[in-house]
Amino acid sequence: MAPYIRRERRGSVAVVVVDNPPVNALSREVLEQLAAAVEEAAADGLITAVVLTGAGKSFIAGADISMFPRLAAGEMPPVPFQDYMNRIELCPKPVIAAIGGAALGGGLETAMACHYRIASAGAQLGQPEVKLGLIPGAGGTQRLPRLAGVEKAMEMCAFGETVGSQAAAELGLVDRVASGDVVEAAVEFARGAPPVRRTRDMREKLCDAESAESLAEVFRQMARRRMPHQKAPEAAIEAVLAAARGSFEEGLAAEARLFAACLNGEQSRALIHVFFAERAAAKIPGLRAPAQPDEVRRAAVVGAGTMGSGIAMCFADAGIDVWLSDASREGLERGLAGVRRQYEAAVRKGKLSGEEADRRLKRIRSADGMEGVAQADAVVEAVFEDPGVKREVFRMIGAAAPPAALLASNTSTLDIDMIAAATNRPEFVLGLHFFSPAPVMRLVEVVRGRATSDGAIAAAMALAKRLRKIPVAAGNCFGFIGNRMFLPYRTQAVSIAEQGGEPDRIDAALTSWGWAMGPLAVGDLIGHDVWLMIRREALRRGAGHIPVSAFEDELPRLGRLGQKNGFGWYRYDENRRGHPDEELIRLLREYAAARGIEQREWTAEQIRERTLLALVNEGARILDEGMALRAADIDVVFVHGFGFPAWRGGPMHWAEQAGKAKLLERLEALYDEEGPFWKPAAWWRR
Ligand code: T1G
Repeated sequence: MAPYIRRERRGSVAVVVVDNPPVNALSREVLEQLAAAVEEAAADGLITAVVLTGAGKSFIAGADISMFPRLAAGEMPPVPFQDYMNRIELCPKPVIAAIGGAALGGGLETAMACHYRIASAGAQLGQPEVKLGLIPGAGGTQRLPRLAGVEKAMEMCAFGETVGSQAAAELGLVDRVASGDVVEAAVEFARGAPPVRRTRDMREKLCDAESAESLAEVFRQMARRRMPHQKAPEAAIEAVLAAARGSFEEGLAAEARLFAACLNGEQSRALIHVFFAERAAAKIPGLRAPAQPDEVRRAAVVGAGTMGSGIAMCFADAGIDVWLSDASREGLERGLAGVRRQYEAAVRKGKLSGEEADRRLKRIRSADGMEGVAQADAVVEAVFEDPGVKREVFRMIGAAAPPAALLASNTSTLDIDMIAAATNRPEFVLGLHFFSPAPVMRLVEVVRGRATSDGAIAAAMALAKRLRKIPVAAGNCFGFIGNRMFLPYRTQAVSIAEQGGEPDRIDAALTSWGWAMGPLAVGDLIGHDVWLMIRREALRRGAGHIPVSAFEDELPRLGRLGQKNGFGWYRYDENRRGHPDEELIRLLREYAAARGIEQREWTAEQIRERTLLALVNEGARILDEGMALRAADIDVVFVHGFGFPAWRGGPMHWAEQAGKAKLLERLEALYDEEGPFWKPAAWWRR
């Protein structure tokens, strides 16, 4: 009984089909049955060759990632990935891989254990394991350099980027690119009785050890720049280097050792947690709504500022026609000009072809007033963050939009219920909080108002996925999930500065830990006029326990708005690089002295402890209040919206790994010393 493998005969060619929906992931069982099927074909006297392919849209999307936490925890015996590949490669008859879709990780390794590879034009091939904190563990680091050369193999294994089939053919990774049916092409190729050609025996593309070592050094430096703190990229480089240093068996042994080290490390546990958290976030249990909501065919974005025009691009990028409107003609022109500039830049960088950029541009049409809204299935408002303006715009949207249109606000801090109440149909109103720059950032918070219907939520989740975003459901509390937690996190950083901390050391304590930006520098990026509005709205909405005033509130009055006018916590040069600013320090110390704030020394560890505990404790409160469905959703928000290091898994995953009991002790100590700001949420004890 082999439920994951189908076998077909095309004359003397056996076609072995891996059929494990949705992406033909390789579990132990699938691997066992696959190797056995190839061996049975080899033993069949009527068979002269084997074609190996995947059912559905993927070839094989890799090993079954859900295995790895159990493998790492020793809850299941090791899976001898390399042995299964060797059994395929040692088949005495030619084995040809027919790659019709994604051949990733163990999928590409399976294809490379075959003797030849035929790929369809749209196939994608790669070793993305480093994105999971792993390295190829089924011989990929030894076979890829033999097919594509050491340099390309190091690059692909260290950074995890995929290549298309044309590029793969030029590399020698693929032998043919099929225009028609890839299985048919592979069978045709097999009928030509190609000689068995084992990848392990192909050494002509392996450079000498010395050249490989100098290549490795180049890629190590690149890895440290592009993926700082992460261990897997350098492990992948070492494994490929082993291919140039010794025999195939020695290379496999090196790969197995390096793979095991990565598998048992914290970083792969965190990155695999994020992989599944991203996908789970889109699932809302108990939603009474159609499984497949109506597709959005036409959208309208109201407000052509940075966010509005960026959101319009998201629709255009997803192939959806979108009307863009604005309160003023010049606002609209400015927005459209910004869109054109971004597409032109993408073409210049080779990210988009000229014709693709034109196609997308044509999808964005300017609209006067509500004429676009009147024809849209989905409307996204992105006007100025002012309650009065939002309410007036939603009154007009409610009056103009078609009956069942989705009505979303991109607000980041205002009350969705207040906005919904301005329309005649609050059940269709919700928040779609995009992050800037909208065409790039994948996170969208889907914010449910009191009256929002299940159908509207389901439609919003489906739309977000169609826009290639990662949707996270959030409750309608102040700041939803991300900004609500970011506020106390930043408040702590400001408070430490008021108590003698040096701004650049405060930021360095967090960036050296893995954050993309320090909490103070982020304030300069977003602008202190904006942050002041956020804080005032937070205080008005009674958003918990943030101090009524802080030094940062003074910055706008002191003419320091941040990057936008060159001065904030830092002084900015013409390239917008921030530099410590003595004047700022003087103002900060004066502020503290005038209020008798005690000054003290701060270690990086103390800075991290306070800022991270403030962050996680707010996330815990959000969970206690049911404003997020699961802790993993909060991790997705911070990894994809705020530059929290993915290889630490997100704030809540980090707290679990660091030990909730230990952190709770510190939190209680701070609560005793400093009062209600630190009151531990119930989550810590759950
Ligand atoms: N294992 C288990 N489940 C997987 C999976 C995998 N490799 N890939 C996808 N899924 C699930 C996913 O969770 C989702 O489940 C559904 O499939 C659709 O995925 C030994 C060590 C292939 C490009 O890193 O990049 O091989 O939510 O929503 O947008 O050397 O999935 O429906 O329940 O992403 O069309 C290396 C990971 C593994 C590829 C398709 N392979 N996957 O994208 O669909 S490690 C990868 C992807 C390894 C060996 C090493 C993408 C995709 P559900 P999806 P998609």
